[in-house]
Amino acid sequence: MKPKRCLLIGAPVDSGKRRQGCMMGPDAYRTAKLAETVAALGHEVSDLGNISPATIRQVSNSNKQVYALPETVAWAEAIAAAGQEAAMHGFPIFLGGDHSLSLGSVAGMAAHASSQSRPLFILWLDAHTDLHTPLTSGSGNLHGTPLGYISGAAGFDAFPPMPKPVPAHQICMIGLRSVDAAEKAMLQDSEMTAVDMRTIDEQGIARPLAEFLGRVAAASGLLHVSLDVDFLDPSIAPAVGTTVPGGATFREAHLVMEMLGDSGLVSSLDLVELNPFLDDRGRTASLMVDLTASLLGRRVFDRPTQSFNARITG
Ligand code: Z70
Ligand code: MN
Ligand code: MN
Ligand code: MN
Repeated sequence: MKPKRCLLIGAPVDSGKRRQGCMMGPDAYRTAKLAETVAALGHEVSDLGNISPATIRQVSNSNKQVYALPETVAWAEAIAAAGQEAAMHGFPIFLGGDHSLSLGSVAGMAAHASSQSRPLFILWLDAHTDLHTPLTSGSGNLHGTPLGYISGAAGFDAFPPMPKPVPAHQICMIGLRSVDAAEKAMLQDSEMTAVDMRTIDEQGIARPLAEFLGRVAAASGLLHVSLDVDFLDPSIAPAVGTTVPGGATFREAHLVMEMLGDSGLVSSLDLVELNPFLDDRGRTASLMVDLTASLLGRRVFDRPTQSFNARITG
């Protein structure tokens, strides 16, 4: 793999839901030796430290259920700005923080992609679709809304306008097993690719991923990957507030990251929803570091294997 300049951006945003703890995520990744692990693979790594939210402003919203909207908007503004700047210099890795982080990271990547005249594709590895808006959310938890914002849904007036909403056919979700009724309705007539666990059981995880990567490659797109801890099965990744049984296995998760690495298409990464307060001796943080290593070139064998991915996309 060609050495990358990896830029670690700590974003301890914890306002996207009521249960606290994701603020400790960036330091858990540091403790689990993310920078050292990535550097050992031959990449240049700079830890940019933790960013702070922008100034908190009064914002209005008609859904009184919505939790911590001003804080989350302030985080999104700061994360987008830091991300767009970092993307000009290297490969941003956003250390969350809950998934509301992506309200900023993807906005920053969209601005960057637009400045490069490249289409931006999104791979959402998650048990959830995160397609709500501040108007549709029943829980009021904004970590359930980033794909709504990214895809240009209405109801995000409190946030900076998405520089360029990501077209639905450039978005792929894998790992789905908890989808609310309003989200199902939004997916109904949408061109987003939604891969649930049944599809993975029937077809394997490689096939739908390779199909999506083929489309990214054909469009010469940039690819932002957003990895939610709850994509993984709770038995291997307990450190998340919203565990959902039946998630990706250790082997499926590493395969996804290896295929992504081999594709050479990934341009930025979110590591989100890690709640170290809920972890078991750091095993979830360490697994997320190992998955990042698979994405960045760690392999069993140095020579390329005759892979499904190579046959489909190569
Ligand atoms: C639910 C909601 C969610 C992450 C949980 C759950 C959303 N659809 N997202 N965990 N990462 O509250 O909107
Ligand atoms: Mn600069
Ligand atoms: Mn999520
Ligand atoms: Mn989730």
